Amino acid sequence: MTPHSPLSPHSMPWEDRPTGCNTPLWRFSRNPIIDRYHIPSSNSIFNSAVVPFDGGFAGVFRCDNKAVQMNIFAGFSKDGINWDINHEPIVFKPGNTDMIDSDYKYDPRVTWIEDRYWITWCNGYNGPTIGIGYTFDFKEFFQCENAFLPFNRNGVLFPQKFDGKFAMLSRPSDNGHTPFGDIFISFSPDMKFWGEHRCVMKVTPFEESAWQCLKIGAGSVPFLTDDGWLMFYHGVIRTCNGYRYSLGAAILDKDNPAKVLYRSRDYLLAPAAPYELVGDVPNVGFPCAALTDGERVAIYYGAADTTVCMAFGYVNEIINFVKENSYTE
Ligand code: BMA
Repeated sequence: MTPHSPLSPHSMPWEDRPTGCNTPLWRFSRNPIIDRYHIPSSNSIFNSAVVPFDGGFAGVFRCDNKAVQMNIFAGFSKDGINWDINHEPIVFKPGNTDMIDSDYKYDPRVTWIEDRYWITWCNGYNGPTIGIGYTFDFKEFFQCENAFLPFNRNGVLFPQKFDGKFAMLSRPSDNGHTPFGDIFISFSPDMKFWGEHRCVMKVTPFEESAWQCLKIGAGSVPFLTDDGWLMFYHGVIRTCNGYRYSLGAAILDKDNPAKVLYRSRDYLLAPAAPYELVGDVPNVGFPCAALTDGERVAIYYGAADTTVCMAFGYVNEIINFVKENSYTE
C-alpha cells in the first residue's frame, strides 16, 4: 500500500451513524479528540491535518501556546484518534531556498504527492501567505519558498500533478480577519514558482446560501471519487455576533480541477455542538483533513479555534447530498 492509497477498511478511524441521525455527516461521540491542553505549552490545538503514515497516522497540528504564538507541531497515532503530539514545534531546514523566515505558522494541511509528504500552512512573512514544506518521515522537515505574495491563506495541494504541474487551491485575503474571499487554483512545475491563477469558487449570494456568503476557503486535501475530486471547505457568514464557520463540500472535475461540478447549497455541518459554540472563537467548524477507505470518510476539523474534532460519513451519501442540494451560479 502506498501512503496515498485509500486506507484499508479496518484501519479507518470510524464510528457508525447514531440512531435517528439522517444528516450526511455525524459527529464523533468522543469529540473533541484533542483537548486544548493536550501538550504542556498549549492554549489551544485546532485546525490540524492528518495522513496515513507508517501503518498508523501522522499529523501536523496547530498548537497556539500560552503566549498565543501560533506554530505547527508533528504528532503520531496508531488509530487516528488517540494522539501523541511532540512538545516542541517543527523546526524546518532550508528546502528549495534559504529564505525560510516565518513570524508564525498556522492552519496546516498535509498532502502525499509522489514520494513525500508536502505541508502547506499560513506562514507569517510580512503578513499571512502560504508556506510550503516537505518531509519524508515527520522527523526532518524542509521549508520551501512561500507560494504567493502576502496576503493569502488556506493553501491546499492536490495529491497528484496535472499535465506535469503541482496544483494548489488558495484564498487571497487581507492582513486581518478578512471580510471577503474566493477560492483560486494555481499551478507550479517545481513547487517554487506558481502561476496560471484561476478562480475556482466564489462566495454565494446571501439569498441563495447565506452560510457561505462572506468568504470560503479550501479545507481538506481533495480525494478522487467516481464523480470527481471531493473536497470539504469552510464557508463563512457575518452575523451580528461575528463570523460563523460551517463545513460544505464541492466536487471538482477529475481532469480540470478548476471546474466545479457540484457544490453544496446546504452546509454539511454547522456549529451546533457545545464544543463548536463555545471556545476562544465561538461558532467555528474548520475542516483541514479527510481520511477515506473509498467508501467512508473521517473528517478532522477545528472546533471554536480551541480543539480538534472528527465527523464521519459515507462517500456516496455525501456525493448524492451535494448533487441533490447543489448551488449553481
Ligand atoms: C481564520 C483563521 C483560522 C480560524 C478562523 C476562525 O481567519 O485564523 O485559523 O479558525 O479565522 O477564527
